[in-house]
Amino acid sequence: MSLLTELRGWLRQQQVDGVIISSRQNKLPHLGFSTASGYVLVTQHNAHILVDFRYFSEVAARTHGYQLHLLEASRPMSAIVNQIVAEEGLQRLGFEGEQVSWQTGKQWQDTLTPKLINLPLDELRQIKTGEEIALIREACRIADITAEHIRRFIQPGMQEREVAAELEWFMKQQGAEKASFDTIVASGARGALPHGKASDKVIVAGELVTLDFGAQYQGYCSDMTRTFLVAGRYSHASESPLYQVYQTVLEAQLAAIEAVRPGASCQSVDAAAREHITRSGYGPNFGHNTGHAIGIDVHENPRFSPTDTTLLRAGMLLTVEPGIYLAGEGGVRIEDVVLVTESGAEVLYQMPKTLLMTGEA
Ligand SMILES: [Mn+2]
Repeated sequence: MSLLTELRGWLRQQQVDGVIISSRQNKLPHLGFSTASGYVLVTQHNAHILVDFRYFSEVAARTHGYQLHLLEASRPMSAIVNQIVAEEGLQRLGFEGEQVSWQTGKQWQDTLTPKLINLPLDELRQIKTGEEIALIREACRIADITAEHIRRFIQPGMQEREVAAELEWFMKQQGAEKASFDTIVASGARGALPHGKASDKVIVAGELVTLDFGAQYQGYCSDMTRTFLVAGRYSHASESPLYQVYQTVLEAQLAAIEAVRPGASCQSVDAAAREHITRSGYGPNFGHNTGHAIGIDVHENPRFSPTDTTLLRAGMLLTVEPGIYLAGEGGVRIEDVVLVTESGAEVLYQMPKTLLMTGEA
């Protein structure tokens, strides 16, 4: 089903005559590129794009089936929308209440003629199209080869920041537009910080180092975490004092992936990981969700959380990323992106998840 056909069916269910789409993430499937500027206005009969001079020719070249309107100082958004509203007789108009600022919402209420209805438009992005899955696969492929590159690159004595710079440079060489979020490189005791952005800290032999990063490819994100043992101190990974902690996280991650299938609830997948970590005595050291949906945004709904009762459906893509964090000692997190298939889950990364050492070995 086409994007507009699906959206119009959903708008009918929501009992609105049209919707103003203003967020970058929800405009992207219509525009074919990512921008915070402009608006998409979809009604039962027409689809409009309102955009200023800077984007007009690119939108004209990339889209078809949309009526284009040039935003100008003399013809602002409210004037164009009100004209469309009058021509098409729209009475109830949806908007993205979660994405619009209080100030903009107030202004629209004062200047737009129809009744404005807050719509949870993000819901429509939960099941990915084949085309979207292909783009996310490519974003994941880039992250996957980057993880192996960076494992070989890391040497004791390097700063976390140098590692992050190499990682992001390499992803761009492989076709990424940019990193999908600030790269996390957390070594040694900093590994206990679940979101420890790369710092000046020097990486030391024998420490664990957690890398959490992603590539953005044609507007779609990947998200990947691997924890490595820094070479130069132990001859086998099993000699690391945190080896058992690593194994516990890995077992929890595999148990959660095993629980992913259509019809399973998100909270049951979270429980699969959380119960294993809790049974191993580390329950209080796993203080975040097991995962989240991913797509145009790095973090989308649903979530693998203790409270999310959403039932999984084929075509959803989510991360599975349990972790254990020990203050003063370090931490471990392992994250894959999985596609919910008709029969279970497909992991989109190839890299092994046993505790690997850095360097060429
Ligand atoms: Mn993640």
